[in-house]
Amino acid sequence: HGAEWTYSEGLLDEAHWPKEYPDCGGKRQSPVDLQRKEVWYNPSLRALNLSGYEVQHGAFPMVNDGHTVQISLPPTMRVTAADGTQYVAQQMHFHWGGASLESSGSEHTIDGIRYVIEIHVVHYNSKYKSDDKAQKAPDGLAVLAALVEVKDNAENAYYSNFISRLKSIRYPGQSTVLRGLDVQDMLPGNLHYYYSYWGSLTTPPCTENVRWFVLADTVKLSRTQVWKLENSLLNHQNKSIHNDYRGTQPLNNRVVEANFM
Ligand code: SG7
Ligand code: ZN
Repeated sequence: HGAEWTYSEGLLDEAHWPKEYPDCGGKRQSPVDLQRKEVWYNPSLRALNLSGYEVQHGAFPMVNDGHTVQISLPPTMRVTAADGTQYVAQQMHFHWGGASLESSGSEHTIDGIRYVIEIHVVHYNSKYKSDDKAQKAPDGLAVLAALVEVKDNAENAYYSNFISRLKSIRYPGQSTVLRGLDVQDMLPGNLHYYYSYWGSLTTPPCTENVRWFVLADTVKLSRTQVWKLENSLLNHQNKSIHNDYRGTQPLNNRVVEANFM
């Protein structure tokens, strides 16, 4: 590829992704606006089963990849969907705003409302031997997503260590290591209720092989914590990584299910 893709600058901004990455022009793209009155309520949809998400000792690499901050996760972290399909965790990363004061940066919106940050925990289907094979398979990936809200003056202690390390990976390509990680506590308290639909990666190559689970409950961070996440990292153009989210895509004839109403 001639140029690196971007969200809003240069020749390969969001609107031009399909030229280099044809899947980005597909009919089952993500993110989407989750419209509560259009969602199919499915009371028989059981809760997700998370295992190995609680506190883990060891070393977890964390990198500024020029688009976001990404933490590598151990394969002992797994999610089992209501239909029994098991997914193995790969990495988690974030999408945020910050381009102007009060600009939110979630990818999924709910009834048109954009949340301040969106957390993605990327998994691959355990029936594939490697995440490489899963990346190309039609049922290869699952992303567990959570939305963040600001709670003024209430520091979320489960994010303190992660946020304090961001200043050591200011430049793209820089990495550090987190000692110990507790993803369960970085997620919302209520893991029972969620939206689910079939979509895509929200960045190039936009592969349409992602089963999305967007949690209904939110994570709360203080305004200072949000500010630090929004202002610590630089991209390949040496500018702050701001508004690293893709606009919502048409649902076309897809169905969004939820196990709550
Ligand atoms: C972020 O989002 C990165 C990507 C990720 C992409 O830019 O975390 O990670 C890597 C390894 O490039 O792409 C294949 C993949 O995980 C899209 O992920 S997302 O759909 O959850 N936003
Ligand atoms: Zn993402």
